[in-house]
Amino acid sequence: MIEKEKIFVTQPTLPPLNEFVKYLEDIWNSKWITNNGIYHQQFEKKISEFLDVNHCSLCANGTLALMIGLKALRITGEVITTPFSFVATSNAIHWAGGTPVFCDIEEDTCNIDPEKIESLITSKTSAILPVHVYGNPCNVKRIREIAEQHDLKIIYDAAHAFYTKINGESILNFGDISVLSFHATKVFNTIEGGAVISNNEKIKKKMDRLINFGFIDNETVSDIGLNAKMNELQSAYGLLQLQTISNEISKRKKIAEYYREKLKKIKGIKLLKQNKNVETSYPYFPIFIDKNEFGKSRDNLFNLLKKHKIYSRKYFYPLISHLDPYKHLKSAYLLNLPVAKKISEKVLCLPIFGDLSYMDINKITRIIKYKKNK
Ligand code: T4K
Repeated sequence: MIEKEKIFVTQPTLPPLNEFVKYLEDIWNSKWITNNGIYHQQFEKKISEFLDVNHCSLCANGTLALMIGLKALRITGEVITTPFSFVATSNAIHWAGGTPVFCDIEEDTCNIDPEKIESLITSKTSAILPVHVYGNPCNVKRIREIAEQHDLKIIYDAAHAFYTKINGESILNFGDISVLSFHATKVFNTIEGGAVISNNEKIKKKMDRLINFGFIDNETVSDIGLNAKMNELQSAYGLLQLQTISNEISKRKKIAEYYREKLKKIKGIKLLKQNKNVETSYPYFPIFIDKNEFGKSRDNLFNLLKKHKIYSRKYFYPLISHLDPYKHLKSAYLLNLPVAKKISEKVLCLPIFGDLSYMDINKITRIIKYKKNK
């Protein structure tokens, strides 16, 4: 049992149990529990409409979705990516047969710095794999220009970017492929789950085959695929989640605004810049701590909050490039990644989820403001 008074960085939204039971009864009666069942088909259609995208292929999780996307585009060799992400981003590149090449990030957005991409391109580079960190859009225009100039594919890791829009347009429509995660800790969850989004019907069909072992039909296998299918229980759960997601996003928006108001005058605490043309689903609430101005380091504040049973998270510290499996790579050399290093040492993600109470936010911001142990 999780103790009630603990405040975690996030808390999943679950569909109403009685509603879910109705779907379960139906699934139990039909005895069709996976392999492109009726709820899978319905959920895939409904989520495509909700996200305003052309083609969506549901997956078992975001990591497999990334691998499927990379395989569908036949990405091998070097893939330019960010070290400031969850380790799954680079793991997927490796599992798909590529090698991550780490590029530094921009201070304002925490996303890959397009101006540092070109110097990393070699004859072995086949793709760019940026991440819309915290749901904040990458500089998609500049990245597209670079990719076109050097004939590279673009796969966006959009695990945080559910419902991110620029000037009203879904961020998922940029690049060759975008990948979502529906993990329990994400704004929209199907317990585990994910999806690959594309604008190209041929690629969508290929990804559907790759998700299902490579089968075209019962007797024909076209590609060496995986088993990355989403099952009927998760698809039904996802259909129910779609009914409440807008409410969850608007609650998070208000919480983020409240946090901003409470934290805006604290010396040494910086917040992520907001862009008027951008809408997000407020997946994380990062703050950036300047040790000298604030008078305490990020780690001190992390521990202080922990003492009060508030479990913030250092997303993303350490950098992927600093983790054992990657630190031997030439591009992992920290002097090449000064901004990513600096940000990873300053960042702390505060709790944010729809049901977080304003009393709890007051408690969190009071601790930050007065830095008291008790
Ligand atoms: N790309 C990016 C940029 C990603 O951020 C991720 C995943 C991926 C790709 C891969 O997508 P998936 O293959 O996961 O679909 C979490 C998640 O496991 C991970 O999905 C996520 N990114 C990452 C940023 O965060 P942890 O190790 O921090 O999770 P954990 O278990 O510590 O959970 C955090 C807090 O959430 C807990 O302290 C309490 C709360 N929680 C968690 C779970 C699982 C609950 O209240 N209930 C729950 O069921 O990685």
